Amino acid sequence: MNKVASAYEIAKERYAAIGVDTEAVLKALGQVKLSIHSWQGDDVHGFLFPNQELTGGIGVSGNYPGVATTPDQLSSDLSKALSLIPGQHKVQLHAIYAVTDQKKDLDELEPEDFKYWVDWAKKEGVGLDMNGTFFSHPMLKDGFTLASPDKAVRDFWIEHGKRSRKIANYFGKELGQQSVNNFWIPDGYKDNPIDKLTPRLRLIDSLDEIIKDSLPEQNTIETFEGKLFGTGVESYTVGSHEFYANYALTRQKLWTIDAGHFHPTEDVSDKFSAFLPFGKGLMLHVSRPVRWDSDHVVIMDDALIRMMRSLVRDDLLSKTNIGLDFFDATINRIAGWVIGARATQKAVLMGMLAPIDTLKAMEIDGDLTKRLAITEELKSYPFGAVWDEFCARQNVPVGTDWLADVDQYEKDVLLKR
Ligand code: RNT
Ligand code: ZN
Repeated sequence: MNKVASAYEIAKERYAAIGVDTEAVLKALGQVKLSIHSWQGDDVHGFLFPNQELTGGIGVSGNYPGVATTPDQLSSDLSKALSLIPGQHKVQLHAIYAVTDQKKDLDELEPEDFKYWVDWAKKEGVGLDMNGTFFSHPMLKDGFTLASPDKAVRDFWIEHGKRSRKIANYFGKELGQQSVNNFWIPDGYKDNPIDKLTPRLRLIDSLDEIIKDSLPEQNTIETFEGKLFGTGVESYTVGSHEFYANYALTRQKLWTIDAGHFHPTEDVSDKFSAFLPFGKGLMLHVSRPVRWDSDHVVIMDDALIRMMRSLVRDDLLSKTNIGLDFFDATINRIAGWVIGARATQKAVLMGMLAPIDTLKAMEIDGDLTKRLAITEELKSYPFGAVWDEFCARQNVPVGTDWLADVDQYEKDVLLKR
């Protein structure tokens, strides 16, 4: 027996002794899909207006070699990353990743402009999620899109929103998996506004107009992403968290929680169970805020562990789409994907490797001593052995072995660009 398998046999026994069935856990972890974001591969440039500066209060730093600048480069980089991430996943696109020979603006996009990605997704066996692109465009006027006081600006973005829904519907229909369509808009003010209500009322009207026509929910559903602030938009954001939570609830849509959009001391994981008793579902943008919404590559830190643990313990995985959202151009971009996705899956696994029913029973019985003792001991259980076994069974490299693969790809492909 090789070392991974023999370490796993021991780990399996250790977990079995506290009532955790690692075989069932490995199966369950294999069912958890992540929605891998395309934009880590090209620093959020896209193909429609690649020379447009990134606006809307977000930013990427770094200039690591090998950035993808064509659809074939980005899709091959994504395929490479997917081959190193265990399990079956989805990929999220942005409208700016349309692949078309014609000069098309955001209010002119059609499903066929994404045929390239659908063909690729079929080959890859992945689903596709969608994001309209409401930034890095001259129609972002004075910091406003859907909530703009200017009707022409609002109309442009409303049309874009409608088009993004048709594209998501096409993804769902072609790929047989629901395509989650995320809406994030940057609208807000650098300094304190007098009227905070009217922009929100305009945003409600614009969104209602976008979602007016119903589309089959098995193909697509919309989700709305709030924010506290962005750079240059420090004092007021129209689409705040509470705004979208209520919008999602009243329209039977999903709410996106981006882990980077909260104050560093807020506990994002506490928000899931506060929203889901009312809401239909959530989308996460698993990100890592370092002092602000910095979009650092996700690592297995306490915040991530708490988030994934909440989903597992409260049995909310089936109502939650786990999307990733980070962009770092200081490191190999494919490694960025692999590190962030594998860290997220490890955190899910850690959540699953616990005698959850037993712990819940202790809690109800008031045995808080044992609850604390067991959760502390679990932290040093051999979860790494189960993770390695998961990778081995899913036929992806175990441990740091994937790095050699990424190095080779960097030499053969990225550095030749
Ligand atoms: C920005 C939001 C948004 C973007 C991506 C590129 O604050 O997090 O999700 O990061 O759409
Ligand atoms: Zn996000």
